[in-house]
Amino acid sequence: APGPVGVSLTTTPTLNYCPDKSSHLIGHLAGLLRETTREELIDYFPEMDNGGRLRPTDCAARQRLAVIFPYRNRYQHLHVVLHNLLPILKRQQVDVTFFVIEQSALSTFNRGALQNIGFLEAQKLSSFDCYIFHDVDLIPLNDNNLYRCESNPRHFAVALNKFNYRLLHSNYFGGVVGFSREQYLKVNGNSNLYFGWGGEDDDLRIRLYNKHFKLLRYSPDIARYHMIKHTRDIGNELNPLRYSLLKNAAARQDIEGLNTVKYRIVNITFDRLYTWITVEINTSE
Ligand code: UD2
Ligand code: MN
Repeated sequence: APGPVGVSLTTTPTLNYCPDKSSHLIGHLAGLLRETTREELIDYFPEMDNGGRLRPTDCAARQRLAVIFPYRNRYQHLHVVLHNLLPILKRQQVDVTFFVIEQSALSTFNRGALQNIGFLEAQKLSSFDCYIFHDVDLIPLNDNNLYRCESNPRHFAVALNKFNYRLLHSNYFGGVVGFSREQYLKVNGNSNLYFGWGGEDDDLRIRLYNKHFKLLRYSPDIARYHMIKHTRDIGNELNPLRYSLLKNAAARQDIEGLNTVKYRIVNITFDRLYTWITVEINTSE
C-alpha cells in the first residue's frame, strides 16, 4: 500500500503495513501529571531502542517520525510529557524517535534555531518522513490527535488548558506543529533571528502561507493539550524585536532559515529514551 499523499516512504517493511487508523485508540485522556524520572520511564518502556526509538512490533508503520523538543533546563517537564506521549504513540502504532535539542547556557533561548538544528541533525542520523516540533511542557489529552504528516503542515496544539481549550486565534501556530520533510524544506524551516520569547511561531506560519500551504487542524475536542504550569525561564526573556522581525518575515524566507542556521555541536548522547544533542548557537549574525 502506498503512503499518504506527499509523503515519501523510507521504511522497507517485512510486516504488513499498520492500518490507516489504529484499533487501539481510546479517545479522551486524563493526563498524567505526576513527576517521573528517566530511570522510571526506561523501566516502564523496555521496548525502546537506543537513541529513543519506539515502533510497533506487529505491523510496519507507514512513516518514520522524529519528535523534536527544543530544550533547556526542563528536565521535569520533558519526562512527564514523555510519560504521556509514549503510551499514546504506542497505541497509535507510530514509528517515532525522540530528539532533545538542548541549547547550552551561553546565549538567549532560540526555539526556531533549535528546531532547524533538530531537523538537520535527525536527518543526518536517519531518514525521517515526518517531523513534529514539540514544546516540552504539552501533554496531549486525546489519542485521536494522530502524530503523523499529511499533504499540508498541521497545527496539533489547538486547544490548551491555559486558553480554556479554545483556539486563541485562527493564525495561532504555537506549541506542537508537524511538517513532512518536503514541507519543512519548502518553507526553509524556521527563522533563526528570534532570540527570547515570542514571534518565532508566527514567523513560521507566515512562511507556510507564503508557500501556499494550508494549515491542518483537528477539532478542539481532539487537538487538546494540558500545558504544565510554569513561569518564564531565565534566558528566554520577551523578545522586543519580535514585531519588527515579523514585518519582513515573508521577504526573508528564502535567504534566512534552515539554509543559514549556524551552530556548534557540543555533545550527542544516544540514550534509551532520546537522542540528546547539546548545541551552542551563534549569536553574532
Ligand atoms: C508559547 C508557545 C511556544 C512558543 C512560545 C514563544 C504555546 C503552547 N506555546 O509557549 O510554542 O511559541 O510561546 O516562544 O502556545 N524552552 C526550554 N527552556 C527554556 C525556554 C524554553 O526548554 O528555558 C522550550 C520548551 O520546549 C518550552 C518552549 O521552549 O515548552 C516554549 O517556551 P515556554 O513554554 O516558556 O513558552 P510558552 O508556554 O509561552
Ligand atoms: Mn510553555
